[in-house]
Formats: sequence, structure tokens, C-alpha cells
Amino acid sequence: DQAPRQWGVTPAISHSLPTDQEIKINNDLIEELKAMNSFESAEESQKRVDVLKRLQRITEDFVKQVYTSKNQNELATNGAGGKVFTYGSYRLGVVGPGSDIDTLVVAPKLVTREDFFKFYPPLLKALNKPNEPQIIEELAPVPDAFVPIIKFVMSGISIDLIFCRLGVTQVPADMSLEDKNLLRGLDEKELRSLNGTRVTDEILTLVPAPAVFKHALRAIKIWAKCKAIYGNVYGFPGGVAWAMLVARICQLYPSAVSAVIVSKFFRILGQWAWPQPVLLKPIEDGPLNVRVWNPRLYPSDKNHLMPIITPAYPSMCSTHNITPSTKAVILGEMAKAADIVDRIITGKGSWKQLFDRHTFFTKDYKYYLAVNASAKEQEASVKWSGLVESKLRHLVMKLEMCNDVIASARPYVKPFEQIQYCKNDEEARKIANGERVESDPPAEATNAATGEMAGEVSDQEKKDGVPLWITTFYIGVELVPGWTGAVNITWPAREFYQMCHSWEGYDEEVHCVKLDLKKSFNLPDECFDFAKGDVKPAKTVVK
Ligand code: 3AT
Ligand code: MN
Ligand code: MN
Repeated sequence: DQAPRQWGVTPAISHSLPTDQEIKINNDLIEELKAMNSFESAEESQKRVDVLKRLQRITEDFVKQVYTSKNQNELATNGAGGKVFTYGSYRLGVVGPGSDIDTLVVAPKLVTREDFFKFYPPLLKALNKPNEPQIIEELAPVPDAFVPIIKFVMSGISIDLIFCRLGVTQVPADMSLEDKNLLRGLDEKELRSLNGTRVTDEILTLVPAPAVFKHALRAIKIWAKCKAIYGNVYGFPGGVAWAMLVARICQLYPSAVSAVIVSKFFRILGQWAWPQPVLLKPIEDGPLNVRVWNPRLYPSDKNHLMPIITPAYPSMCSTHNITPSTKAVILGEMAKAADIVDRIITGKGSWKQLFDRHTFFTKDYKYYLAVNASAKEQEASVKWSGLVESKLRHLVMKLEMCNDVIASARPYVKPFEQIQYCKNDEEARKIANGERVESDPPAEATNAATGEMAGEVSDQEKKDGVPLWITTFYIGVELVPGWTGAVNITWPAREFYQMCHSWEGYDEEVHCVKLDLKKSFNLPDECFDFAKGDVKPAKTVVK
């Protein structure tokens, strides 16, 4: 007999085939995923396939146009090719009804990023014909982003389109991005653009049974979102990190069904010897002069608390944002989930219990710090709120340094957006700074998640008013037990303001950031999903 193949860096824990009971519980899990609307319909999946086919044709036209504009001969032009790759949840096979498609355009070396931003958007716009339903909507190129991107909606599906050129003369339809020598000569933006596809492609080759992996990952992603522990910028694992964790468990149980993977997931990772890294394969060396994750070489890599390492060269830590407090929250949720899943596996509980909604706003804290980032223009607001968001976990750490008063602090993983129409600039300034104004201006609070309007604003008021785009982030604040004095956050606030204000794009005429410490019963409605049964905390009357 041949020994079974080893997946990953250690031998499997068990090669056991599933029992009848496990198969039944796995079917229950799939049913629960369906009930939670995790899967989309066959028509919706077909629509994604059609959209991608269309993007492939546009990509070939795009490359040809660039070649022609650079006076290339017909032979070179016709052979140049161009290919659309995917990454993100679509590539991993876990898209749900609301997911976007994350796509990467790869072109031969003659085609530059500037060409991409010059030629590609007009080709998209050309799909829209007068007096017909618009195929392309919300077209938004962002050439100066960390990863330059064109965002748009095509046939109703959100698309993130990024670009990379390779040092080759042809990009044929069967091109693969596996060869790390393709990375030679690329700039940092190109390397970052290529990374998503290379990592997701490789994850899929490193799991024994992709279908088992995909269902287990769907379950874990829903669980992490229900517990509000999903989101890289906030100090929690993001989609790719959760995928790698699931993949590692699949490697340890190559013959298991998804339900068993989910149950082992919480025990094994909840008791993992962190900061020992989670690896899907040995870390590779490569041809570039770039950093590969190595705690023995780089002191900053040694600080990673729960390192989850991407498999594709150059390997990186996908979880460098995790802090001591988010780590504690993640491990706490894993321990609770492990107990729940033990009951499910032995037939004493149901999957629904695993996906209970968090109680972040309804129960968990008495104090909440609202971080309001506001701007007078929409475009400025997008960048500014992103900047403030990226500094939040530093604020959390600063809050936790006030450990005579604050026991712990935890960021909520989603921003809330609203537009307020103010009477004039002076009022806008006051509102941005959290000062009281005589009469509250009408607020058009659009809940980012539901799209619901909180208040009606007449068109006249909109026309006359000065719009203020406000994005609010919340941090739950737990005080030291027995603390009854004032909660003074002057120092962390000052440090945080300084950090935000030192952004190179900061303009005090346009941007404002303001902290506002609230008691739980003063939280606004936007924090609650009443349809899901949330009950707002009430003010307790002391007798
Ligand atoms: P959805 O099904 O789309 O909700 P997803 O995992 O595809 O889940 P995203 O589309 O947000 O999530 O992200 C796909 C990948 O794009 C994940 C990450 O590698 C990259 N990415 C997303 N947002 C950022 C960002 N702000 N900075 C850098 N990379 C990002
Ligand atoms: Mn996506
Ligand atoms: Mn995306």
C-alpha cells in the first residue's frame, strides 16, 4: 500500500471516512446554509459567467487598441492576447447573492497601467446604448489607490477590476500565474495586483477536496460575520485569512465532510499554540528582492500574534493587524463555538445556534466611543473615512493603555454612513465637531447595510443645504470593574486626532474627525437591526 499524500506541513490527524451520522449532520449544515441565503440561484451564477465572458472580450479589444495606438504590426497585435483572472470570494467558490466579482486584467508588457486607465473605461462606457437599459453603472476609476482599481456595476453585479502587466509579449487564454518568475521586473503596485489571484489559486491547490473546503468556508464566513469578527482593517481576519484557516483544517482531515471540518476548526484553532504560524506549505524563497514573512529575520514579524501566512511567493502575514484584544475576542468566540459544535455533532444541538447574532450594541457594553469622520465632499469623504478607519485599531490600543479606567476596547467591524444637510458652512462645521446646533437639521441617514432612509429630506432642503458626509465607527468600551468616576479619554483622543491629521491629504477646511463617548442607551437607531429582533438598551433607573 502507498502512504496517503501529505497535505501541508504535517501529516494528517485523521484519514477517517465520514460516518452516516456525520453525513447526516453535514446535510443539515448545507440546508442551514441554504436557509441563510448563502447560495445564489443557477441563473445568478450564469449571469456572473456571462459577465466574465464579456470582460474577457473587452480585455482582448483593450490590448489590441493599445497595440494599434503604439503602431504595432498586425501579427504582434493579434497574438498579444490578454486575460481576465478572478480572486476573492468568486475565485474561492463562496459567492453569495450580494458578492462582487474581484477581477484582474493581465496584459503583455507593452500595455501600461496608464493605458489601462485611459482605454478601459471608455470601452466599458461604450456598452451603454442610448434608449436601452444601461449595462455599465457607477463607473469609478481610482488610479491612485494602494491597489489601482476600476470599480463599476455590470448587468447589476459589482465588479472590482485591477490590472497587471507582465514582462511577456503574449498573454494567451491558457496563461497561468503560478510561475514566480513572472514577478520579475514588476513594480509594487503590479505585485500587489497579482497577489490576490496567485494566493487564491494556490489555496485551492493545497486543499484535498475543494468542494468540502468551500462549504466549510461558507459556514465559517457566516459565523465570523454573525459574531462581528470579520474584517482585516478592524484587527480581525479578513476573507483570505479565514479561507486559509479552513484550508489548514481540511489538510489535517483529508477525508472529512464539511461539518466535521467546521467542528475541528474551532477546537484546533482555539487551542493553537499562537503565535506559531498557520502555514499551508513550507515558505518558499524566490527571485525577487522582496520581504518574505520571517520572524527570525524581521523583528516586526515576531510581533504578529496570530500569524496566518499566504502560500504564494512572496509569503506574507495576512493577519498583521490583530491586536491583543481582538485576539482575545476571536479566541473567546472560538471557544464558545467549539462547545456549540460539540453538541451539534453529537446530535444534541442545531446549526442555527452556531450562527446566533452578536450582541455588540444590545448587551455587550455600557459605553461606546463613536468616531465621526466627516467631509464636505463625497469624494473627499471616501478617502478620509478610509484613512480614519485604517487608524481605528491604533485608537483601540491607545484606549487600552488607559488601563486604570478602561479594561478593554473593541471596534465594531462596519462603518455607518449618512448625509446631513446643514443650513450653512458654520452649522456644518459645528455638526462635524459634535457641537450642538439650535434645531437638529433633517438627516438623510442611509444605512449602508439596508439602504433604508431614516428621515425624509425635501429636495428644496437638499438644494439649499450644505451637505456633510458623515461616517461613524463604533468602539465598545469596557471599564475597569468598580470604576465609577469620569471616563477621561483626552490623551488617546489627542493622539488619535494627531495621527489622522498627519495624513498628507488632510485639509482642515474639508475634513473633520471627532470622538463622542456615549452611554449604551444613547446609541442611535442605526446601530440596531430591529427586523432581526434587536432591542435597544434602556436607561436603568437607580432607585
Ligand atoms: P465578498 O463575497 O465580495 O463579500 P470577498 O472575500 O471577495 O467577499 P472583497 O471583495 O472585499 O471580499 O475582497 C476580495 C479581496 O480583495 C480580498 C483582499 O485580498 C482584497 N482586498 C479587498 N479590500 C482590500 C483593501 N482595502 N486593501 C487591500 N486589499 C483588499
Ligand atoms: Mn469579493
Ligand atoms: Mn471586492
